Amino acid sequence: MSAQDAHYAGELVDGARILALFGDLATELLIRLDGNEGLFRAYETVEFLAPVFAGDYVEVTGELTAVGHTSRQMRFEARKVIAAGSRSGWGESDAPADPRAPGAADVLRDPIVVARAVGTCVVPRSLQRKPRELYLPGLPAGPAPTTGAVTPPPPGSDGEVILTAAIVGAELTRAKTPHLPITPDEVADEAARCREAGAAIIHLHVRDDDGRNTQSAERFSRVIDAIRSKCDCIIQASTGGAIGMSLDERASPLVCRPEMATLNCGTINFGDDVFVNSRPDIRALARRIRAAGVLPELECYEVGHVEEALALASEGLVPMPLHFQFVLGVKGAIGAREDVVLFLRSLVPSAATWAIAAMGRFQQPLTELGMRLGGHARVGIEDNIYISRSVLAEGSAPLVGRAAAYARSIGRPVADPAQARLLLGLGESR
Ligand code: KMH
Ligand code: ZN
Repeated sequence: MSAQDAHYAGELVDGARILALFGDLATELLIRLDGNEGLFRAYETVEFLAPVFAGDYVEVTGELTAVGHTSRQMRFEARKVIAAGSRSGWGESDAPADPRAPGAADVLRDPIVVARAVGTCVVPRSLQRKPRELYLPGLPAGPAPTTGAVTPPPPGSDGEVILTAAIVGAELTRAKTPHLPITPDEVADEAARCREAGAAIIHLHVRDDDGRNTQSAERFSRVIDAIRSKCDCIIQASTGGAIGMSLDERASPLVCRPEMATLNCGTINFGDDVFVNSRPDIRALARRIRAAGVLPELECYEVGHVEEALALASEGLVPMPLHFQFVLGVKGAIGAREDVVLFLRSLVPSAATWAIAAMGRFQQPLTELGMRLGGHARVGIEDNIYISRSVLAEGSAPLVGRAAAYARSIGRPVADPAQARLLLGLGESR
């Protein structure tokens, strides 16, 4: 901060100077993301936390925290890293012998956060130019990933995202959305559209001719054949079925030899119902999945379900490395929040893969957060029927397409089914 930046008595710098730095950062982020400078629309919050003086050095960082159709939300932080010597009497540094010596300045062992802000910029669609990749500056290793930071991929990996499309569900009805596929042909067409949009896995429930959920092996077989005739997606059969089904019913699709199947790892309140998964039943299903040579995806709706999945692994009932689905925001179970994701992620072994399936309006922000944190994502109308507020998604493919675009925007390629099979260890003996 130069003498020209000092605006008030005592060489105090005005807050607008810091906001100008945030504005420059916002512009850089927009250019990196959209190839356009964009416009700042509004600050949601601004906090000035410590004084800045002429002679101080201030470093600012900015992170993209949400990307909408045209809006880009960002978070900024300004930290004082060097304090002008004449100010060391403010207790900000290890005071040198003579802090008033000409030119004296102190590097602060612990930088001081002087301001924080959250703001939103816009880049109209017509001005968005997609750079071929997101060019990230070579930043030094910083603190642990937070909401906006993108976790670098593990060495030797391009960090591909596996997108799962949950295209039918068990509870959804045509009354809630006319875009629910029911017949084998409708389901297969929707699977193919999702594959086109970027899905590698189809999470599958099936319906009878009247649209009622069924776990009938015969119906699963017809639908799986129809999907396989139209696309090469990995098919993940639900063994959750619908509330109240018996274990035998739930296990029936396994005879169709899907490549994957869900294994629900605990009981929860599921809206006003109870989705029962007793420990003996979980183990019985795990044994059946293993006997069928099918890869289980570990559905965890609560923290304790992750612990249970780890217990199954130590009992040899599920193969390593594990693949988790954190299902967040079911009414009656754990919420769809960042702190929840960070904690769940901290529980899983480093070799495991994990994804987020978040309900309703949480689907977009939480799957995007998961992708930034190195996870995979499940989207689709089983979990969320809207593409934006009050606007129905025309099936699951637009939701997949949006997730794929976001993955690419943060530098993560979207895995095709063959890449997903490699990442999940499918095809290896289990
Ligand atoms: N229909 C829910 C009760 C799964 O597919 O494995 C269970 C469910 C989970 O959808
Ligand atoms: Zn399901």
